[in-house]
Amino acid sequence: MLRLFDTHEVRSADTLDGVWDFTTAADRTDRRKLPADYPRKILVPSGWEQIPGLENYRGRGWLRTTVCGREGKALRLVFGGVSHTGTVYVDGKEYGGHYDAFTPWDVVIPGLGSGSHELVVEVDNTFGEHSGLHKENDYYTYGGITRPVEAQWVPEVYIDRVFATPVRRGGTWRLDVRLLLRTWGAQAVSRRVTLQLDGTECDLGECTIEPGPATEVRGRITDLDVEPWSPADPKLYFLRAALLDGKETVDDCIDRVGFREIKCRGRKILLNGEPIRLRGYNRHEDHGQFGCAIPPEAMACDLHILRDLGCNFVRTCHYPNDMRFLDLCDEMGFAVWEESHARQVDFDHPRCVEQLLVNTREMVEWHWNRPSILMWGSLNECESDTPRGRKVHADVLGLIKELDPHRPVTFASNKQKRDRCLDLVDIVSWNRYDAWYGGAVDNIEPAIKDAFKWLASDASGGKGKPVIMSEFGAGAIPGWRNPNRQRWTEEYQCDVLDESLRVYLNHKNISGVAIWQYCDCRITGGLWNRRPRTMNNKGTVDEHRRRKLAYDVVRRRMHEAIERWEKTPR
Ligand code: ADA
Repeated sequence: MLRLFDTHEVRSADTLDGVWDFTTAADRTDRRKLPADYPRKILVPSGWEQIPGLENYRGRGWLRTTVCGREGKALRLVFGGVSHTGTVYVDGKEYGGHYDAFTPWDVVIPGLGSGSHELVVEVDNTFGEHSGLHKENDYYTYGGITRPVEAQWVPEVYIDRVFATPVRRGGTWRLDVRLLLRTWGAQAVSRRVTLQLDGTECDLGECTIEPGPATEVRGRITDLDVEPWSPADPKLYFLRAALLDGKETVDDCIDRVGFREIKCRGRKILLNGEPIRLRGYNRHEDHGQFGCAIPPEAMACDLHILRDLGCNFVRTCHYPNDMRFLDLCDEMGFAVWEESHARQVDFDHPRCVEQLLVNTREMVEWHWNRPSILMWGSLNECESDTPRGRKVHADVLGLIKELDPHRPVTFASNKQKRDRCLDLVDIVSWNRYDAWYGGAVDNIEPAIKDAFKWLASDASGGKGKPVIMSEFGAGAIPGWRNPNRQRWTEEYQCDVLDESLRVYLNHKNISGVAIWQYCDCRITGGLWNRRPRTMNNKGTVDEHRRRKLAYDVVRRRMHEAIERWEKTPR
């Protein structure tokens, strides 16, 4: 399933997850558009790297299954994520595709007669001129249909999207709702639209849906007697939108909302009017057993571990996450910094900026309703220190603010005093490795004092804004323990994280910390080969979630901070 709950009662929907036929370009001897035969099997969702012999396969693959058509309905295929480019063929005809592994996408196929149809998804995880975001990097681009797939059978007029925005006014809540309705028919059609939330009904009346671009319908559910959402008390409510033809409900769409307001005021981040301080990690979607296709039970284990460590915050470095992980963050009460897919990307790449703008829009539109997402990010350690780079930052961050004025925006910068884009963000976020890439543990405190001194200058662009330490840490080879406490020992990682957390968690102008990183993760070969194990080894747990010595150091520091912040007047 794409989500952790049913998103339709009336609309027919079914998962296509399971064992599919599979073949790779390396297997094929024919020159046809689609393979003549499929000698392998593959699990969906999964990465093909789990298959012996394909551990390092970077190329094209074809995955095949069958799907039924239903008279009078269009087949809507929804993909949680295909890594990194997918193209859809039904009965040999191409119906669409998508670039980027980390955002959902859909294809709607009207007029598919009843009975069984062949569905083939061509997958490509190669790098090059066609791929500006997926490239050699300090995380791995897997190959396959790596997130769930769902088949839905939609009537001629259907609900494409539901955007729900909670608004807090004078102690009461209302919910502003924007629906996008579509028809795959050739005629304009009228339907009645209703909303339901926690027993409150709202009838938006009749509306006419025209062929072509989506028809937008807005509504507002007011004076709601609801409990607010917060990490401490993550109250959720189901919102159900329905389309009626006369008295019959012909389509519906169910999502979940949480009533919370997030604002920045001075150096504070306010959740429902109260300052919040964020304690957490950067978490790659990567696992020693599952690659990037982490099942929800393993996602939940990660959040239980983060909770044990005293965390309330996750940064989805460096891409939009699986919808089921975000559902768990909604349910278990984690604040999320979600960012669009850009880690040190090259603005000279012919497709990069265009692909990043698309990925950013998709992130905001698909994940809009998540109460756990408190801020949007993008452009991790990109070119924020040049005039050209500033234009890209202004375009990407401007797009986010245009799409969603209700959440603060940020980007994680490593440019320090060379940064020219801090005026473009609501929250200043710093990636600093003062005791890893140069410097020593006793450098951490003086370095951050100097950074804040610069930030307080008008020239910085970030004066008076909240600050998050978005990355800091040190590498530790799992099991490499030595009383000499040298680099790469678990002891040295303890020293760096202990001092970093002592300084950052006690700094009055630091609103949040995100340790780099939660778990060790696989990286691509090439220029990153210099890293031991061809892994990023800065996890507090390894890729199988086995604890390093730093686990107990972080846990103690985080729980001390909870204790102290609980007692500190707001
Ligand atoms: C950067 C980058 C991370 C990771 C980290 C490291 O800050 O944002 O993705 O590569 O460095 O481990 O060096």
